[in-house]
Amino acid sequence: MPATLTAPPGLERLRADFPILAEQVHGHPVVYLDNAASTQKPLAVLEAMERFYRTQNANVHRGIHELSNRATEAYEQARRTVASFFGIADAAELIWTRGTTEALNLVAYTWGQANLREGDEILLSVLEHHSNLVPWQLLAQRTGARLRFLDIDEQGRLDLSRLDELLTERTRLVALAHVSNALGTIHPIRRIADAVHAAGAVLVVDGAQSAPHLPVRVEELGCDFFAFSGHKMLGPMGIGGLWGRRALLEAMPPFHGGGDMIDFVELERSTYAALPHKFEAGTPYAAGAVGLAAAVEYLDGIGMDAVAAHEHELLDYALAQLGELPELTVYGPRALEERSGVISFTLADIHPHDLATILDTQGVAIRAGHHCAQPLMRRLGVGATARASFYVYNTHTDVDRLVEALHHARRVFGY
Ligand code: C6P
Repeated sequence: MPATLTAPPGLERLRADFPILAEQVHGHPVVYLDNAASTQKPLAVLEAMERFYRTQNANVHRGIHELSNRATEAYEQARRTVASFFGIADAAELIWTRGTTEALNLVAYTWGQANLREGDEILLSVLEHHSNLVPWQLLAQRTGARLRFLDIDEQGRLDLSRLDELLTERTRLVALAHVSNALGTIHPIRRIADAVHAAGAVLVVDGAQSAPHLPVRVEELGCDFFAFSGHKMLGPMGIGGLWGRRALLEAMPPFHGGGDMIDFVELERSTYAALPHKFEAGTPYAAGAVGLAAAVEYLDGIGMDAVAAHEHELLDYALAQLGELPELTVYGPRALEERSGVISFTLADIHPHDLATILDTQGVAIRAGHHCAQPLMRRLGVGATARASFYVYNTHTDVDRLVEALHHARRVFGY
């Protein structure tokens, strides 16, 4: 188990669990501040996946032989571990997907297709990631449903003053990010859930940016579906999940058809397997599930409260340092408790892509662009922003290196 983050020796020991952090980039020790895009993997995850392939590998749920039994047990144990991390009492309510995108599409293609009719309404917000926008656009096009949008205020917070007005008797589904990937805003999902349910609608939460950074107990959050990605929370790419309430999942038609999701197949029709297998057609990414279970065990070893506190501390420090740069504009809420460890910014009229390229020459990895949130960029009146995002292994030195690299960029551009 990793040491606590609160004392510096703990953080140094923790960093030693991440081999990639010892890499040099353009002659500098790497400073990885692109965690909202994807996170690095600790040895515990790499070793769990290697152990799976070395000692347990076979197809799951199919064989009668020992290796298949081991693989199936590892795969289903991983489901129980990840379910418990999110406070999910019934692990069969946790469906493995490739990530958040596939989880949201699953809901749109199954629950959405079965429940939406022409004239029904889907409520989203203007700051959603494309993954929580395009699947609903496609659903609206297929069904004739109408999309409506919550706006944001000048600090990038959801404007909930119009929530009651936008929730009408026609609203069937509300889909919102728990935390904005572009601004870091944390949304008051619990409060929104009560209003959504009072209106008789279903609440889908895009948890891609909250699951890795905040303690999340899905049932306490009050949503009906919760989507997340393993690679953003120390796990491998290609595995993630969808939690849904059993009654909703049971009533939904399957998503993909194929092996493992059936009960009885005739030439013209089939019956389907029980949860969660009804939604898991084909050979799954079992090693990925095992890796993700190792990732959440690692996070549990730190404690999600400690993870969130560490990121807040870095955020506080970074915002103070960045505030010293005269031409720098930070987007998102001013109050620290309303944001997670994401800082979107622009520096004078330097294009964010140029900024990120110059920072890369200094070994500092950030993301620049529209962050798959083009409507939000338009709403903010910018084409793109630069974005630094933190995780458990980042340090004050990383923030100092970011600030030094930004000073370097200013000099390059003659400021
Ligand atoms: N955001 C970012 O740099 P996938 O690609 O399926 O793992 O996650 C999609 C997704 C959905 N919702 C939110 C809020 C997200 O942040 C993301 C992924 C990355 O911001 C890559 S675009």
